Parts: sequence; structure tokens; C-alpha cells
Amino acid sequence: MTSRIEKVDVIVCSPSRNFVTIKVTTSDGLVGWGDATLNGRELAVASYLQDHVAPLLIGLDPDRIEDIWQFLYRGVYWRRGPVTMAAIGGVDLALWDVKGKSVNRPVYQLLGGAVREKILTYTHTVGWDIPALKDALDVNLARGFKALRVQSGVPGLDSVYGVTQGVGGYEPATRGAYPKLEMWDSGKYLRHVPKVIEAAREHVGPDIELLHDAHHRLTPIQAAQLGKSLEPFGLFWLEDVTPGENQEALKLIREHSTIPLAIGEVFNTIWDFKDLIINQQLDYVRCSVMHAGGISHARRIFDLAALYGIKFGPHGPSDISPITMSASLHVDLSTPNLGIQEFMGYDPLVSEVFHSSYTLKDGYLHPGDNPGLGVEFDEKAAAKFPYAPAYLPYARSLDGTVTDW
Ligand code: EZ4
Ligand code: CO
Repeated sequence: MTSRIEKVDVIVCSPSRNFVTIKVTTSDGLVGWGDATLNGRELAVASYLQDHVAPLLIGLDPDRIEDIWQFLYRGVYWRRGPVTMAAIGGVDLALWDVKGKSVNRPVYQLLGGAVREKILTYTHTVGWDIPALKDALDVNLARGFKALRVQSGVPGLDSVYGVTQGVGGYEPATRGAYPKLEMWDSGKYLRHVPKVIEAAREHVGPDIELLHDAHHRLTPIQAAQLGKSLEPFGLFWLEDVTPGENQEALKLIREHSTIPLAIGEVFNTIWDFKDLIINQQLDYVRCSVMHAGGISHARRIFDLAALYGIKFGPHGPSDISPITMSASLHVDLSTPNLGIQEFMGYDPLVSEVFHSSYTLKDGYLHPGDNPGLGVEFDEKAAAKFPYAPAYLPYARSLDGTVTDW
């Protein structure tokens, strides 16, 4: 007898930071877990799911993942955008988890099986100044990482995205009802960052991959200058140099630099990437597997990229839950054109709620062989950590103008 979706629950919890989790229960008694976290807009996605999606899912056949995806995307007149696509992506993840559990296989086996033994991974390395950065590089090298994202403070600025000044890991969102203001100046950044990357390269030697994220801050010509100035240091990629809305900008950067470009952690669909891919204006597709509509849709983007020799490097920050992290790993393990996987890591409280089967060894991740996605959500533990408003910062330039964070 065909299985049916019997129940859909949406749980928002905050073990150190907010996560939106979907629970799909089937008439066979299977439970699938999906992640639909959108940093700073968690309740919008939760309402989208609870009020508008959950009622539509009841009674559907959970095996029909693609048909449900089409129904939630094409079947709704108002399409695309981060809230919609996180919601659809979350449902997609939960349904893949159900399917894996229904046949007792890890999801990567259903995607064609492993095409590699392990997944090259990079993590964040931050130091407010260059000596602190060198210490942080040593710590991450000792942890076994073969690839490191390098970010530092900028003299004359009090705070910089991606960097903490005190102890403890970097977490971009801060709790409270109002986003924190950070001041920004691209000139100061551009004059300083080549020294940082040069020092990092000197420190780690030629065989460690280094990455850097400009976080949408630059104008096209500033980005071209940055690409040129960082070229001697052999970066694996330079990420999000300009805001994603103006895709023509990357053409200009290409004319001036051979630095590999990664973009798209805020993109949601294949349509956001289409022109960049077919015009070969990027080298790495950066979307998260959940924010780009889940495994079903993200894989289509990665396949399109493969036609052009473009690789993918899924977004893996602390603000997507371990369920998306694991979903990425199943895709990474089974899709030929993987470049690298981001792994920012989580606060220890997160593992009280999310019990994950993936492993990290010598700088490589593996999703493990548990059926489904391999992450179980502990509802009792989650209840101890209720939603707490938290927002990403926003930025103004030194004269007070709102600018891109
Ligand atoms: O700042 O996910 O490459 N990674 C990143 C992230 C983003 C956060 C924003 O919520 O740029 O750390
Ligand atoms: Co980024």
C-alpha cells in the first residue's frame, strides 16, 4: 500500500542560535527531518511552512519527491525568493530522509552512490590581527584541515564580518530585537587585505588551500583590483566580491584577473545561476543545498555547472542546521564536480538537539552510512531552547550611508 504523509510539524529552536526544523511523519511510521533555517527571518519560513505548506502535504505520497517539489514551486503563482525556497528546500530534505529510511539506505546511495571516498572541507580561520591569524591557522592545521578560509580585522574599523575580537567562535547573528550596526570602509579593507593573505600564504606554505570571502562589499572595479592584488598568493577562490544582483560585474573582474571566483550563497534557484554559468563568469557555485530548494533542485544547478567545467562548493555556515550540512555531504559524495565543502562547525549545544552521523577526519567530511540523511532531531532537547530573536548585523559606510553587509 502506498505510504501517505500523515503529519507535518515545524519546530523552531535556539540551541545557541535559531534553527527551523520540519518533521514529516508518514503512515508507515517513518519520520523525516528537514532544515528550513533562514538567518534572521526564521519565523517567516516557519509560518510559510506551518500555515501554507503543511496543510497541502497531508495525504500526499512521500515517495513522489519531485512531484511534490514541482507542486510547491510551480503550483504556487508567487515563486522564488529566500523564504519560499528555504521552505521548499526543507520539505525536500525531509522527504529524501524519509525515502532513505524507507529503503534503509543512506541518501547518497540513492543519488547514484559515492564517486569519491571523502569530501575536501574548509573551515573559517579568523584573527583580528596578523599574529592572531597565524595562531588561528596553526590551530586549524593541527585539527587536520587542508583548506582554510582566511579573514582578519581591518585597521581603523571596529568590527569586520567573519571575524571575532574576543574568545569563542565567530557567530554572525546577535541575539536581541534589533540588528547590530557595523561600520565599513572598502578603501581601508582593500589596502590591508593583500598583506593578510600574503602573511597567511607565507605561514602555511604552498600546499594548503586558502580561501577568502569579500562578502558582497565591493564595486566591480574594486573587486577587479582585489582579484589582481591577490593573484600572487594562489587562492582556491575569492568569494562574493560584488553583490549578487549585478551579475555583469563578474565579467569586468574576469577581464582583469584569473583569480577563481565563487558566488551565490544568497542565490535560490537555477535561474539565479543560469547566465553566470553559461557565460562562464564564475568558477564555483556557492548555494546551500537547502536555500537552493533542497537536494532535488541544487543538484540540477550543479549539473548545469558541470557542463562548463564549473565546480560547486556548498555553503556550510553555522546558520544552516546539521540536517542541511548532512544533505550537502550526501550530494558532495555522489556528484562528480564537487570543488570543496564549507564547514564552519557548531556551538556544542547544537549537538544536544541534532544527533548527526557525519564525521570529520583530517580535513575531510563523510556523511556516514545511517539510513536517510543521518541526522536525528531530539524534540525534548529542543524544547529546552525556545526561539530567541537574533539578527545578522547591518552595515553603514563611515559617512553613515547604509551599505551591504
Ligand atoms: O556570513 O551564513 O561563506 N560564508 C559566509 C557566511 C555568512 C552567513 C550569513 O548568515 O559568508 O558566514
Ligand atoms: Co560567504
